Amino acid sequence: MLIKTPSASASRENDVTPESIYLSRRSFFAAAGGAAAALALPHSVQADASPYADVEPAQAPGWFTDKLKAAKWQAVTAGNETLTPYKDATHYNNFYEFGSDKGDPARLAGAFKPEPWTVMVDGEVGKPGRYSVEDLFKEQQIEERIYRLRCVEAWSMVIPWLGFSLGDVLKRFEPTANAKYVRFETIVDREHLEGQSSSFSLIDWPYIEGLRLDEAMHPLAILAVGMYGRVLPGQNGAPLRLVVPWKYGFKSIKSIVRITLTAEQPKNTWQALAPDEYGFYANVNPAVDHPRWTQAHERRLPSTLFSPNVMPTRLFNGYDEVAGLYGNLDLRTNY
Ligand SMILES: Nc1nc2c(c(=O)[nH]1)N[C@H]1C(S)=C(S)[C@@H](COP(=O)(O)O)O[C@H]1N2
Ligand SMILES: [Mo]
Repeated sequence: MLIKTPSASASRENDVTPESIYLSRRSFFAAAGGAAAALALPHSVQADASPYADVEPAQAPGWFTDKLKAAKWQAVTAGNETLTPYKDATHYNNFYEFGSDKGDPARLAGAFKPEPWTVMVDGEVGKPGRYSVEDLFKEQQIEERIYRLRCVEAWSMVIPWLGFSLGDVLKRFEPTANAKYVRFETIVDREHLEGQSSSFSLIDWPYIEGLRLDEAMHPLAILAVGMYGRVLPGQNGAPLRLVVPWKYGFKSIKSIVRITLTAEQPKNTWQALAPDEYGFYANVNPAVDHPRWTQAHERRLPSTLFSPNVMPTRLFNGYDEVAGLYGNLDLRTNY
């Protein structure tokens, strides 16, 4: 992969800064009275009172709309970094269950609606069970977290997620003293998920990811159920997905159906597929290159040939507060 170093003049004008978003949100809520009533939408389509421009309205479950009324906006921000336009965040995706092209998830996810969705919580927990998404989060307040997302392929975005602290969810299920890791599993549906029935796919489904328990308990780790002020689109991992902003994007597993607390380190999908290229930790690290390309820089999307928008990659994707988790770990061998 060829990556050009940016010149100072290559930096783009900010289209929308989080601050202007915040201000427009304030005026939006003032004008609409916090409700979607002012939008002339057909009754079947319920807008989430989205404060973001160009966001497609969506039908959201009642519990989500209720939670949104008490949402804590901008609980975490990415400083004054430009948000990735909604269109890019929803049309340039990695979600191999739908296919390996970046456009496959957006093209196919709309038709995939498995409902009701349940999540199996099991393993080293005091309160195992099968929970609805609503049930999983019933004791928590929804928060907006604006995070950088750095893919191992050396592109990145800035996405305003809506979700819940992962650690707080896990505590509810009372991890036992043997619990050292958390294993996550994505849905399998070979009949409806094109990528899972494809004979070209190398992945041994289901898609699996994992975290050390102390990583999962870090306040920056969330389970996301929405983005850009609305319910999560299918191509981004509806109805719930992990977001771990200091790790490469493949750790942020989508459309989760099972969460298992384990004593042993789980084997994650990409590590199983190519252990020389992808590890368990997958912390963003500009000093540890992928065997086939450098990780020193990233293309912040949207990126074009004439405006590549390349910037230096930062250790832990700039989330220095997680460094303490890795005090004794050699990040070069534990990539
Ligand atoms: N189940 C599942 N989760 C997944 C993937 C996938 O193929 N399947 N791709 C991962 C990769 S490589 C990235 S970069 C992010 C992309 O998330 P986004 O499409 O919301 O930007 O999802 C991750 N989660
Ligand atoms: Mo990725």
